[in-house]
Amino acid sequence: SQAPLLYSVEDGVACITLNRPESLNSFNTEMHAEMRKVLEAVRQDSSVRALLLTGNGRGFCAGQDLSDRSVAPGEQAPDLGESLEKRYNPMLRAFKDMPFPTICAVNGVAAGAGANIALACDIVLAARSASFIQAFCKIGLIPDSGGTWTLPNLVGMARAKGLAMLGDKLPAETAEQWGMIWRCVDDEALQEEAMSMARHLATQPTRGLALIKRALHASSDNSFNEQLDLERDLQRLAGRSEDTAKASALSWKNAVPPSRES
Ligand code: T3D
Repeated sequence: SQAPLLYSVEDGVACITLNRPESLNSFNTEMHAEMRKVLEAVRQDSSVRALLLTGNGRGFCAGQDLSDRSVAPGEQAPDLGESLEKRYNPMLRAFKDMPFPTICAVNGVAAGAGANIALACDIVLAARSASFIQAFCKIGLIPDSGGTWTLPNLVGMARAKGLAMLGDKLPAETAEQWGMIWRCVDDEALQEEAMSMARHLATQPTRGLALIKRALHASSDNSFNEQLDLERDLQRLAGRSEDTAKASALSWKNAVPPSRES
């Protein structure tokens, strides 16, 4: 049977491709297990300085495989809290905490958990024909995979509520206009643009990029004053890093050789 994920590492870029195109790359148990292994491999591989996530076929990811969720009359419904605790939440934490940039190339529809996995990446590029759907409300669920945190942070509460409660399909171009994603690009240019961005980021000072992520992620929990303190602490680390020392010794305009925290 086909591998539910494809995984490769080249030029410092780890590339993960969701590979169940016949069900729009929805997550079943095997795909979750593979993802867990691959994310661990990515973390352990010190040659990796950027991660690119994309999907195979016409969809990016339709979230949970709902054929695993049918309940026969008289049977008890599965514990979805346990599913989040054991599968989705560790995956989302792993993406969020990667000590280097994560890029998502949304090649087609991203629905349910699929939308929120994409939006948890640092930089989201989407094909012009792609779309985002918070499909949860249609089946009586709440946005998960970090959606209730990510959406208001990205687009504000009014739009987050509209998306989460109406479950409408949001075209990639609107997502770009709303600031929900970095950019949408022509379909045929998506993979090349995403890969070239990932390759570029992999040549940059990775430690500094990881500290930028940390500061920005903390911002929604912190007051302005707390954030100033955090900037002080992280800038202290950044300023004493090898990358910054080399950049100062040379010239700000010179390329900086990157270093990575393990
Ligand atoms: O359960 C837990 O563990 C808790 C976690 C929950 C996280 C979640 O993600 S809940 C939300 C789950 N996802 C959805 O509700 C989305 C369901 N899919 C759709 O609404 C539509 O498929 C799309 C809007 C995404 C795309 O529509 P369209 O018309 O482009 O394609 P389609 O014809 O609906 O789908 C194509 C095929 O993919 C089709 O199979 P077939 O008929 O060709 O054999 C369809 O059944 C299959 N497919 C699509 N989504 C899923 C799926 N199969 C299983 N699970 C899916 N989620």
